[in-house]
Amino acid sequence: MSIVCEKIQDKEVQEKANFGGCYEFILLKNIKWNKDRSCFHTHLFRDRIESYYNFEVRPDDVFLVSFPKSGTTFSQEMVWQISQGIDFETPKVQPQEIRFPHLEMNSMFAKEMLDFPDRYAILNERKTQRFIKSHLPAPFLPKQVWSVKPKIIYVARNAKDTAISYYHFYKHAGQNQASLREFLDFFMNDNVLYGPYHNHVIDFWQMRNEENIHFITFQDMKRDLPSVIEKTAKFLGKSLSKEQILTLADYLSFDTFSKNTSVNREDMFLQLCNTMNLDREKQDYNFIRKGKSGSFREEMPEDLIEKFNEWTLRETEKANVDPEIQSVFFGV
Ligand code: PPS
Repeated sequence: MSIVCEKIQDKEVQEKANFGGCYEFILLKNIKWNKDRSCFHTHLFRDRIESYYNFEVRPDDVFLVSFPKSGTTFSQEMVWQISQGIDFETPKVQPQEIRFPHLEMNSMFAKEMLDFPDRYAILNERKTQRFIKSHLPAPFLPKQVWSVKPKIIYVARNAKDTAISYYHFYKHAGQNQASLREFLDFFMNDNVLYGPYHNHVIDFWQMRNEENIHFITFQDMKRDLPSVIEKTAKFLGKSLSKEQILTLADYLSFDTFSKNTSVNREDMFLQLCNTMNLDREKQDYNFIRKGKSGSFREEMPEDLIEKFNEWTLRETEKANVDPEIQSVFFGV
């Protein structure tokens, strides 16, 4: 097995970085990858990473890969809709999590906190074309993606909006009590699920011109959604009329999307609240939360903005990546 798991020893991390009822964390390492890469995760990965890594990939699979909170759900629905030639009926009876399952979702939450059907098993047993979401960094994705070469759409979002969005998710879905400052510190120290953030993006950025890889950003989706829809349709080998593109852009617009029960994960939050004895109505949080680009400015203190920027510059310099990537990390 090329993936090894190391237990995180740092006491503060064990005490404070808890997520989804998990209090033990590991560092995954792919010792056969050509670069030094790791991935922070819950201990639940220890028993399952081998099955994720050996997951059988099919040529007609479509993968949507991202660092958490980068606009995954938004992009998944765009991809699924394009692939179906627009179908607003099926989502009414089948949630996105079933149409487009998250491969390793069952390793994010402790079962006592959130129990749901095994996404890996659903995908494995599916007889029709599969749409697969994953937050795994490139070195930890099912190894057959590199030989079978299914279509992969990678979505990235600027560092600061991603981190702020993750903070709210950690707090409300993960039931983590850290303050914003503490959380951002964990984020910059790569102690959040699927971290480190920069290498996650950099690895796909460097593969963005491969024939089976399509690299998009949340910022571009916010700026000009019809154009991203058109380019993604081309990549998927589908053709949509101008009218279909505009109808889809409207369906995906924040106001409509946040009310769409097929994607807004209300069921998950109700289950979480039941487990935690919390009143969902009193929780001031929606999964489709703010949906803006640049909204970090409303919440991130100036000194942390500066720290984040310096951190990004350091990480990109270390990775020796072309400067154009700064439009992804800093763009709004
Ligand atoms: S997850 O849990 O990792 O799958 O989350 P992910 O879907 O990647 O990211 C959630 C953020 O994406 C925003 N979002 C949208 N923004 C604009 N338009 C649409 N349609 C849309 N759908 C989701 C969502 O609000 C989260 O960002 P924040 O900044 O928290 O609002």
